[in-house]
Amino acid sequence: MTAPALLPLSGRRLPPLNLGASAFPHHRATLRLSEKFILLLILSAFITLCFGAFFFLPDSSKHKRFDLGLEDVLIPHVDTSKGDRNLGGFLIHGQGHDQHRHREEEERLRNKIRADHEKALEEAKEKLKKSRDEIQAEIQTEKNKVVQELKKKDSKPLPPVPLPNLIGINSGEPADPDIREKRNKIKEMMKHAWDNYRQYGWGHNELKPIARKGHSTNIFGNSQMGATIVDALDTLYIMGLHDEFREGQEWIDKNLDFSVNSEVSVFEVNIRFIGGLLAAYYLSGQEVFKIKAVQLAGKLLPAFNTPTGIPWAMVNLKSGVGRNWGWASAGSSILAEFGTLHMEFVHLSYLTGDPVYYNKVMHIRKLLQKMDRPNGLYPNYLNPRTGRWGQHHTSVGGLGDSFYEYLLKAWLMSDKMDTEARKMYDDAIEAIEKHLIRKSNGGLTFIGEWKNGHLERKMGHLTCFAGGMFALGADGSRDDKAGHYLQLGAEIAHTCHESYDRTTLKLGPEAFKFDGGVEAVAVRQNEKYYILRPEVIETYWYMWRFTHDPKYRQWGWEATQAIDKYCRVSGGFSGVKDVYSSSPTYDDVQQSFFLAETLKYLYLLFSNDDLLPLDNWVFNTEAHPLPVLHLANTTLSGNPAYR
Ligand code: DMJ
Repeated sequence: MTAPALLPLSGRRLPPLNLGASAFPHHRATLRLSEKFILLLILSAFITLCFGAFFFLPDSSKHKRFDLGLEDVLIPHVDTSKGDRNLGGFLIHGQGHDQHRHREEEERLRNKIRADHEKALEEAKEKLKKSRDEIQAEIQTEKNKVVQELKKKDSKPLPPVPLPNLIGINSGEPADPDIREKRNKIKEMMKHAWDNYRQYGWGHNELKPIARKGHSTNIFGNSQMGATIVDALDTLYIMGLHDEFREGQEWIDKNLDFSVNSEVSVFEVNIRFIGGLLAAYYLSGQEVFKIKAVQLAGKLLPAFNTPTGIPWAMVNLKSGVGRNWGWASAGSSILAEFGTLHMEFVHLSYLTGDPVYYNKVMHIRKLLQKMDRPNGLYPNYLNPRTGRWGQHHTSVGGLGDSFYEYLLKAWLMSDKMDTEARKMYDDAIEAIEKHLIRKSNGGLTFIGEWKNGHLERKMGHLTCFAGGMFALGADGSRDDKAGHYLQLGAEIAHTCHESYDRTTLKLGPEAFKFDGGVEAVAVRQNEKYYILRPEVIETYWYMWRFTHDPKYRQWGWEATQAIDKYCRVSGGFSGVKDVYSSSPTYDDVQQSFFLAETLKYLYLLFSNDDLLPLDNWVFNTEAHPLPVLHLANTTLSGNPAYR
């Protein structure tokens, strides 16, 4: 190892050799001998050189990573700038120093590994001394820490946007003591529904008021998303139930989590959760609701990944996989579902500055505009793979209803700038009037259903919302037919009131016929139930706002009393299975829309009009109020933020 040190390897040249015979012509033999000697000398020098090089090359094993499971440690690289790898330098000095350093480094590492192992061993021994519960509690604390960190990351404030005019968030307290008393009764009913849900169903989607436990249906998926809390928030706020509102807010802040492996209805989650959260945000100004609404909307977006952009009915919140209801005609999506996203999605784009939501719903609209419509009617079923209609069924009730509602409300919500939506609404309503609206022999105006080329003379409780819609759309109607549409709204309200009045319980059935001598009465047993639905009361409220005819308050009060008498149980409110029976049985479900809609519309019916005026607020189909967006001359599509 020392030999090369004696032989300088650079800076010294051997004398030039002329090995040819002509160089030493007289001493050929001697020369041959000396030649051999010189050759030997060169060879030995070369071997010595190679030996030296071999020993002094840096040890490549020292460049390997030491994967110790603690931290990756890299032996420092040889610094070539200092000439260590340069065989032209005097390596004996540099290499010796380097090796010394490496030895020290290895020693240090070995000590560290030993110390770490000993520490880990000690910790393990300590752990083993602890009880299972203590260990589990420690694990939980660690988990919570991680969740909190993730939450912090997720809850970044969204970019501020100018808030729309939020007019009319006031008590709406009526001066008339009788009306005040009625309103207080409705507030008390809300408290009864909420308190029982709070006690027996907290965090579950809905309440079983008789079994006194949580309840859910497939529309909410298989996880506890507190649907009743989210749906009820704005009603609590409007009624001044602020402690209850705060409880709900706290639950949402801490528990409402959308990263769950759960398949939910896109439509229901949109109208109840996104609508509910947005309304709660606008009313209270609490950022948490806006943030949650945006998080949830992001989870719904994969539902739009279909060949046509018409969303699936259901989506798995975790995987983003979508599909349609098994019962829907030919794998179709449902008109009332994919056509009831517009209001919430426009608000999401408005609040986030992200056009993605707006683009999704405008794409649906454009696609629908291009399609042929049988008799000018929109069928209830549309296949999201082919872009073709399924069965030619048309309804202003279930499967179709809120699509028409959202055309009108898109126009209202845009401060009447979205004239395209208004035109689509006017065209659709004209076709509906022509083909679906009839008068019964007894003079009741009803809206039937179009099924395979003929009119079914049956009207659903759901269809009763249309009375309010006609009244709301009267102003601004084509050919100045405002009076006509207000009248149509009044006639539908009257028919629906009749459907209540002709029952034993004074509560309306799910569907009623106008056929074979029967008028506004349910015939089939499975259409006689009342599940706390709001549509009839919703129409009373709109009619009240537009006419101030006291009969609407009277009808609303009749319904309030009937609900309190027949649906109230000690554990909340329940639907009833037969409104024609004097001893009804309960379905044991307190629907979330009872708190979101039925009680809210009743409360508003007995409040002053300056509480949430209709010039400034548009109620989504789940009765969640969203403010009109006064975008002046810039429609969303014209706004640079939305291009
Ligand atoms: C509500 O969830 C909504 O109003 C929806 O549009 C249809 N009907 C239910 C309540 O009946």
